[in-house]
Amino acid sequence: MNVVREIAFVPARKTLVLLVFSAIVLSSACRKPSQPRSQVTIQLEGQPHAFHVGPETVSLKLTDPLGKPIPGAQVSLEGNMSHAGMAPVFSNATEVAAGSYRGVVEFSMAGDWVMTVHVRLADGQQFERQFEFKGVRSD
Ligand SMILES: [Cu+2]
Repeated sequence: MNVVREIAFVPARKTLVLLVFSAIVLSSACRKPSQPRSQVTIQLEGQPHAFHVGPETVSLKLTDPLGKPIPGAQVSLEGNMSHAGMAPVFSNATEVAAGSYRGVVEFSMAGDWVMTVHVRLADGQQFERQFEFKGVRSD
């Protein structure tokens, strides 16, 4: 019985290690080498949501590779339109629950936006990620 259990268990463990490893490789693949490596997942909450011109709440969740929330980070948002000649909009997000951060972004024009999320973890590690906010509406 023990032997059967062990044989069944070993491949499962190997698979998990492989999955975690490939997730780390994938998530670091398109980052500049100068940036500190990070295994943090940033998830936009409350999606899908139709964003409109004016103040909009943007909610984010930070989790580690095991899916545990990451509290104590400093998170700020920088919104840029996809065309040139527009001033960026900034917002500091506040932590509303462990690992959940919320900021209010003032969309100043309808159209396609790119949101850069700047993160500084409690240990000082800094990184940023970008999210597309396409089709912000005027009505
Ligand atoms: Cu614009």
